[in-house]
Amino acid sequence: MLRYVTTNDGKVREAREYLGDGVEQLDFDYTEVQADDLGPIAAHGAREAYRHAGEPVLVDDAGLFIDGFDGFPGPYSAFVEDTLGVGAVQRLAARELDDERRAAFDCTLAYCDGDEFDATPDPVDRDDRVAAAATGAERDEQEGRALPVKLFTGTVRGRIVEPRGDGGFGYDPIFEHDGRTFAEMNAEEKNAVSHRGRALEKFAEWFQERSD
Ligand code: ITT
Repeated sequence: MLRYVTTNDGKVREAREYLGDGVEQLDFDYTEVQADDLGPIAAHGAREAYRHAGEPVLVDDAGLFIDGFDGFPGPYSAFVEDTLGVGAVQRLAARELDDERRAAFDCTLAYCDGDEFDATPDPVDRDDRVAAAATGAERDEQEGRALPVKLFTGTVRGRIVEPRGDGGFGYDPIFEHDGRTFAEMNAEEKNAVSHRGRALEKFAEWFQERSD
């Protein structure tokens, strides 16, 4: 059984829509290391979640990167949603930015099942001891066994708009892609174009080939 590691029910709905019922949520709050990219955060989470669960795990780390704010909130999107709120992000973008209200939503999926496979090269420079320690890679090496992690990424471009729609979760009401906000799409429509849908597509293809 594949465990989709997240505390966010909205992510699980979309993953199930794509991968089917063979996916179970693992409500596990892994340590979010500090990093500018989603890759090291997801890789660390996958190693920690696999050690916790002892079963194949897929970690999903996502973020909203607003052009005019130099990519902010990016990896801090969850913290910003919990503190400022989605409405405040939209109002700030409307007040401060003109053409630069364009944004990207990124998703990184990290898979780990303890097996050796053609893992993504670790998304940190192993000569950087601090960064390597943060991802757990250094600890694995000290134990004589690096846990391989495979990463799958997806991205979608859009722009920040006044909230519209009742569907989805998180920043969906203020993220418009091709004339509709993500909150105006159902899970299937969102998956067809979204950051998560694109990452899930890559994962599903690889996972299928690997089980064949
Ligand atoms: P987990 O870490 O437990 O998976 P989370 O909600 O904290 O749950 P992230 O750190 O990946 O997950 O999410 C970053 C923020 O972006 C958070 O506020 C989410 O609600 C939001 N978010 C993630 N994916 C989203 C999506 O597809 N649409 C809208 N908002 C999304």
